[in-house]
Amino acid sequence: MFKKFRKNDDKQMQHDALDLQHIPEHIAIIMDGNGRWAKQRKMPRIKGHYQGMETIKAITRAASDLDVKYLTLYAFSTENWSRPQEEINYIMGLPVNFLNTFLPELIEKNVKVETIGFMDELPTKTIQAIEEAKLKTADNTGLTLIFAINYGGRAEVMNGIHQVIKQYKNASDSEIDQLSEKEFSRYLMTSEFPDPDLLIRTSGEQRISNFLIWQLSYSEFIFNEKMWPEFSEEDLTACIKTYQSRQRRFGGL
Ligand code: V0D
Repeated sequence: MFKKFRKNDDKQMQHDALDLQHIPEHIAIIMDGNGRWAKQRKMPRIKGHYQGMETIKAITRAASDLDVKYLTLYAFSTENWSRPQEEINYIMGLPVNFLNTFLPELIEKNVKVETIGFMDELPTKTIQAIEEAKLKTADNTGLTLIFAINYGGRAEVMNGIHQVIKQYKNASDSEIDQLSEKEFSRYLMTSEFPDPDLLIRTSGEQRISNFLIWQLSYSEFIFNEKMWPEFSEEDLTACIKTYQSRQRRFGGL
């Protein structure tokens, strides 16, 4: 009889009402299944990426409407450079396309655009478009929309270690021993954001694939079968309901 609940959980077949008072503050998403979605439709992979970009708009609207405070999206990993060059070129044009079509709505909705990842390795035009969006939304106080681009969790932690070593080169043993988890987290790219409450990965894969390896230590993980281009506002609310039912069971212990 436990099994039945677990199964329903995984499919997000949650019949409880959404509790608007306990929306997760920070939702992180691995947007997987764009290439598979295109392949199933005998379309080029870039069509899947385009449709994935459109899904971001719908999910950003939904998250903003639900008063989610932080939404972090894994858009491009440090490992994705191994893809064919023309696919990479197309992907690097997506931020420009996205912001040309959606920045006015982000501004209207009081959304703040942020990024994590090694941005300096991106094409100049991509960097410029994103920097402009960050600048124009810097004072917004609603949803913070964080794109992880050229991001890898281990690379982020290694970079943090390198910064700490430089900072502590003349430190005493006792100063080094006092470096806490909280202090170390200030050297990560997420230093301004709380840890995610909920991680969603679409398309059925059940791995974290080098995403936010430090920050996801206490997060709830939900693996959804839908491919990212078909993930909807209803799927997001179903995931949040599942999250809330887990929190209730945990709280009831
Ligand atoms: C491709 C599916 C929007 C996953 C979504 C450069 C992979 C579509 C952006 C975007 C990507 C980034 C920054 C920004 C505004 C929009 C994006 C990338 C890939 C990697 F300020 N979609 N999108 N960035 N894809």
